[in-house]
Amino acid sequence: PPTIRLEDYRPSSHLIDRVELDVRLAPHETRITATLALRPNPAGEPGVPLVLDGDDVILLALDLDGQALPPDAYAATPSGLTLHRPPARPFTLRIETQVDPTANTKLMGLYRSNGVYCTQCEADGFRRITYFLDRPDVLSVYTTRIEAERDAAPVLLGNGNPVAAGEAGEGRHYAVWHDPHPKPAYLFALVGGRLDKVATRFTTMEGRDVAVAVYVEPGQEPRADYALGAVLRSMRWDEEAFGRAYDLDVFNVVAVSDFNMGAMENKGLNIFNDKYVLASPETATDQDYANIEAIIAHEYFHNWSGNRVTCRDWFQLCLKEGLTVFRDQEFSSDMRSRAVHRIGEVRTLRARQFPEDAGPLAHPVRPRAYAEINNFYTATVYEKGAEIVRMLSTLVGPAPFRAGMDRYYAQNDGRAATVEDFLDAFAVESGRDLAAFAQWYEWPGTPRVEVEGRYDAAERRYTLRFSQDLRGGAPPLVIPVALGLVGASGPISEATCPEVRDGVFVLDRTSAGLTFTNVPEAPVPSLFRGFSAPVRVEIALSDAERLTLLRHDTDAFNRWQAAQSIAMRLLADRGTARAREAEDAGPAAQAYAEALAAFLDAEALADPAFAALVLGLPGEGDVANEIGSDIDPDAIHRARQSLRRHLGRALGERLSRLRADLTEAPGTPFSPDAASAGRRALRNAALDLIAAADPVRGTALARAQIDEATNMTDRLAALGILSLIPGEPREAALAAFGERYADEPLVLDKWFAIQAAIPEDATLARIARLRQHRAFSMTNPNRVRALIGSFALANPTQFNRLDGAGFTLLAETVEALDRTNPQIAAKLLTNFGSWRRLEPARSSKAGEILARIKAVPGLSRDVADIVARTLS
Ligand code: HT7
Ligand code: ZN
Repeated sequence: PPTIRLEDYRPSSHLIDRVELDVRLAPHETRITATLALRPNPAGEPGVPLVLDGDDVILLALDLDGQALPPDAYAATPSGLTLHRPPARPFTLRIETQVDPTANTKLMGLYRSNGVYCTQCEADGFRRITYFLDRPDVLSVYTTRIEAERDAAPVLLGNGNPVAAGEAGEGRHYAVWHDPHPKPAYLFALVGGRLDKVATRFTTMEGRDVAVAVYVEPGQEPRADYALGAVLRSMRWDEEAFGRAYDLDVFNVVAVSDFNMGAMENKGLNIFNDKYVLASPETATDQDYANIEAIIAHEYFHNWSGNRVTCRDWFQLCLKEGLTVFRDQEFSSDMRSRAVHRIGEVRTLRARQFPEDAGPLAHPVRPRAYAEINNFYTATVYEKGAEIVRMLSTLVGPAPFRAGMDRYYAQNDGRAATVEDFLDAFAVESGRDLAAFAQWYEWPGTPRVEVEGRYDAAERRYTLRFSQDLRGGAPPLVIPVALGLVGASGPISEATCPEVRDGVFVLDRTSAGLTFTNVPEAPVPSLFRGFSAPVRVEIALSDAERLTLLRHDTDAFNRWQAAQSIAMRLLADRGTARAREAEDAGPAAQAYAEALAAFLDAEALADPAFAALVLGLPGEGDVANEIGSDIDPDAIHRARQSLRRHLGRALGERLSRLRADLTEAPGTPFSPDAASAGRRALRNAALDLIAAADPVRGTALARAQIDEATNMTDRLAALGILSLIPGEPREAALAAFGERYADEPLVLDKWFAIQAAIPEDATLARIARLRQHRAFSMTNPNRVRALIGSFALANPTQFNRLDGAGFTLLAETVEALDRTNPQIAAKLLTNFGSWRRLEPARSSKAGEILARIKAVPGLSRDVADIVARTLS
């Protein structure tokens, strides 16, 4: 496929100031009349043909300023419309197209989800509705008339504010929506269907009265209340934290069941995957509630970071996505526990982004080239993009950061901006030169920072030597290191170092040394507090030193990190093919268990959410990432099982007591708040270790919890724990769960996912059976992600089977899916991203299978791009 390059960016030849759309919805023959007010772009190349993008559209009619065009004046294909000699003045183009929403299985453009008409236009779906300059730097004011059969689609929603509605004859009706804010086509949306809503009003800080609603399939309204509340919390927070008010009279959220990603920030009409809207205690876990709140916020925050200020081109995707992830993280931290939330963010970053950055799909946060933009909605653009914004805020400090954000919005409102525009606002407000910092956007890979500490007792001096590696010719990056010193009984606050300001040292050279004076005892350095930069840190600390941090650091993130690092060492040392199970973790594991025991005794009940994180071992994927090469997933699995068992035995009594202490009194009403969720998390983390040590007791406890649970978090956690214990109780529990939730597709997704993750040879056959389940469907992305995605992501021993059968399962799914939904097929295929790091037998199997995929004729651009890069 042709490569699109950042350096080739040129302004559009034409602009489109106004768009009037008349959309007549029908299941197979939807007709769209687009009236476009065009003009030559003063910044564009003059006198060139007008080339409008198209994708799978049929042209029915075309006129220019009311005159039909002669056939030799234009060329139309399903993928584009060219006017050979457009006027050198403003003109109006009227284009009539036809599309088939029912046949649209790609879920891009206009499609039907469970009978509901909806759209998805980012990144390039608008061209599947009408011919257009489908690029984010062409901003237009839209008026949309939507017409449909009243019975099939009593609700008709568009961008902006509703301005008219009425009968259209023959059982049809219409609604007209006007959006006064110029926007790129990727933010266009419409919805038509049978939907019910929960609604309320919100008064902005500017005094605007906004009608807020969440639309769902009829009968689901009670499950939409939490999402509606999250909208209100987001609106208020963006005013308080960033001074951003909502700017329309209406804000609508619509939940649909067939959706390629999580949600979409269309102006005034956010469309959501129903998984991120619908919640009730019976069907949603605490994690679901947290995700809903975060994603509702994320899409809402895009109203400013993405919509009011949009991106000049898709290379700047991180400008809206990284910034908006940072904003939603800050929101969630304010709504919940900041430390607990930060640990969750970093776990996700390390599990998803670090491996991406270490493999063949690595790319800069601002890529320089792409073949298929839909393949660049990645952990790197989103999560590392957010880390860059976080580092920027650490570097310049809170007040200049807020001022920089205000300046960015003021200077770019209604414009399509670049990363340079963003950084410029902070450079002006902070007085800093951010040119070197900007390199974070340009270089792929996770930097490694090596640190060595030396204490001079006689001089009461402590020195730290930092060095960063330079990969592939990269210049030194600007790395904010939040740090402090910790002694045997607490933080050493009297120590000083001139290069450390407000607890932050900025490493901006290849290597640098710091000297702390007035250090009364040998300290343990607490480095990268709060994970102040997305780097790998290498420092030789003993377990005893790490335990000092766990006990005494003031930084909760580093306390957790200290425990994780000890566990990681235990797992990585034993998770190789050479290490045998007999080589039990031994005294080191025993010391770790004792430290955990002391920690739990002192703190578990004071902060159960944090305690649950400290108790949780690194996942098998984390251990594989740590080992880095010659990975043997079976050895890692054995090592982790063995440590779980060891901790379960060592902490057994205590864990049982904890469970009892954390049990809620009967009749306590369910609350999804962070404190309640934290108690459930710790109780379930305790059960996990108890079951690892004593499967018989674990089975009994898990069965009882499944039966007695009053919420999905506890029921599902117990089912997950039981799923790891082979036998009749597990099968009975799985069957009962499947029956109980037979009519709840989102709950069945959890059930698919648990079963796909069972680390046993028989799982492949189980998946084959589940594919035949009446609730499974290859056309619904949630179902595919639940069963096949979870298999690839959460079942390392089976996905990476020596016989290659796991790889084959994924490859066959990708191949089949590519014919209907290439975007989802390509995403699934990214699960091969770490294939070269597997031990040779598995790695060569994966290579063979990838080569087979590459040879399949007629691959989509999406899959062809991923397979080519994965093999490169
Ligand atoms: N901006 C959106 C990204 C997106 C998307 C969403 C749904 C379906 C296909 C999509 N392609 C790109 C979602 C977001 O990050 O907010
Ligand atoms: Zn986003």
